[in-house]
Amino acid sequence: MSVNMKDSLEKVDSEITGAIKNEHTRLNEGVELIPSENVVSKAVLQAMGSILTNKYSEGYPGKRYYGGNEFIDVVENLAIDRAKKLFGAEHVNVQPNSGSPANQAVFFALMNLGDTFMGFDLTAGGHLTHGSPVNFSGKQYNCVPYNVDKETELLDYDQIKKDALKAKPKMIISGLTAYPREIDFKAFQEVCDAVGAYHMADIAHIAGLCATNVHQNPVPVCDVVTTTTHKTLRGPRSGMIMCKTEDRFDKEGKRNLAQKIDFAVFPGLSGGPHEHTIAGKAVAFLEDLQPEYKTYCQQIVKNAKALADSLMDQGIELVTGGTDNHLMVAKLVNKGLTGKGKEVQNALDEAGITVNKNTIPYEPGSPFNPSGIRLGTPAVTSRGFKESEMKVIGESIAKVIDNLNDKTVIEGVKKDILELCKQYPLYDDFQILG
Ligand code: DSN
Repeated sequence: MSVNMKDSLEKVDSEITGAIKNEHTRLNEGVELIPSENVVSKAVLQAMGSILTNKYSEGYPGKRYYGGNEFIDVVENLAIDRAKKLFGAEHVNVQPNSGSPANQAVFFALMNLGDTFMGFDLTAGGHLTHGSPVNFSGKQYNCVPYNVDKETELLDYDQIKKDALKAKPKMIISGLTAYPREIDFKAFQEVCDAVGAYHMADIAHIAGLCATNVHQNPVPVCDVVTTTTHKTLRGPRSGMIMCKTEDRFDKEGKRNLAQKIDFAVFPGLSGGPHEHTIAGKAVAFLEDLQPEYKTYCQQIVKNAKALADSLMDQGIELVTGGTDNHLMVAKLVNKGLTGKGKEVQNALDEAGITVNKNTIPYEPGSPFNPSGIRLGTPAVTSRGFKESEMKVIGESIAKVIDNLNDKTVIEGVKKDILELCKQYPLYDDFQILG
C-alpha cells in the first residue's frame, strides 16, 4: 500500500472504517443506558478530529515550551473562559486527559505520599480513584473510606463527621459514580471545616446537572472540583480541574492553590496537552452555555425518574428506592439473581439495551460478579427520548430480567427496541470525517 496523505480514512483503512461503521450501527440500533456515557455533537467531533492534534504545547497559554502556539493559546483560553463561566469557577485547568489523571493531580498538589484522606467506598458508589486498594489513591495514600447507611443506603453526614474526627484526614472527597441521590456538598464542607481538611468534589457524573443548577453546584463551596467532560457535559472524552485561587491552609506558601494544581498537572504529571481535545471541550462548553442545555439536563432527571418508576412498577428494587439524578442501580437480589449482574448485563446486550453490571451497597456477591446493574439517561436524552420511551424501556428491561434464559423473549424485546430506536436516528448524516 502506498500512503497518500490526502486519502480519506475510508480509502486508507477498511478495517478501522468497518469498526467505526459497526459501532455506529450498534449505537443507532440500541439503547445506551450506561450513565457515564453520552453522544457528542458533530461540532465536537469535528474539533477533536482537527489538525490541532499536530501541535506540541507543553506549558500554559502565554508560557509555552514550544514555538508556534499563538492559535493553540486561543483554543485553550476559550476552553478555560467558557468553563469558568459555566461553573462560576475562579480557576480552571483544562489539560487533564480524563477524570483519573485530574484526580491524581489533585492528590499530588495537596498531599504528601502516605497522607490520610477519606473517599466514598467503591462498592457503595465511589470511584477507583477515591481510595480503592488497587488504585494509586489507595496504594500511595492512606484511605479511610466512608460508606452509606446499611438500612437507608443514603450517605449519613453525621457518621461521616464522626469518622472524620477520628481519622483527621488531610482531604475529603465528595462525589459519585453510582450513588443515585443528590450529594449535599455543603454538608461535606462542614465536615471538612470541622477537621481542617481540603474538600475535593469529583463531579464527573453530574457535572452538567451542577452547571445548570439541576443539582447543587459544588464549585463555589469546595477547594477543588474535578470532572470528566464526556458524561453529562456532553463533550470529548477528557477531564478538567476547577479550584479556588487561594489555598486556605497555606496562605504564605510559594504557590497558591491554583498554581499548585497547575504545577501538579504540568510538569508534575503530563507533557504535551491534547489541544484537539481541548478544542472539543471548548466547543462543548459553548453548547452547554446555551439555554437548551439546561432543558436537556432537566430532561435527563425527568427521564431517570420515569425509568426508575417503570422498573419499580415491574417489581425491580432500586438502591435507595429511586433517583434524584441521572442514574439508578437496580438490585437483583429479590429476583434470585444475587451475584448475577454480569448475566443480566449480557442478556440485555443481546436485546439491544446496554447497561453495566454494578455492585450494590454491602454487596453480597463480588466486584466481578456483582448483584446489581447501573442505568442512566444522559445518552438516551441526547437522542430525544422522553418519559414515555423510558416507561417502555423499563418494561423491556424487566421482561429480560424475568426471562433471562428465554431466547424467544429476548429476541422479541430486541425487535421492540429496534422499532423504538428507528424513530430517533443518531448521527443520521453520519460520515467518517477526513
Ligand atoms: N468509569 C466511569 C463510570 O462508568 O462511572 C467513572 O470514571
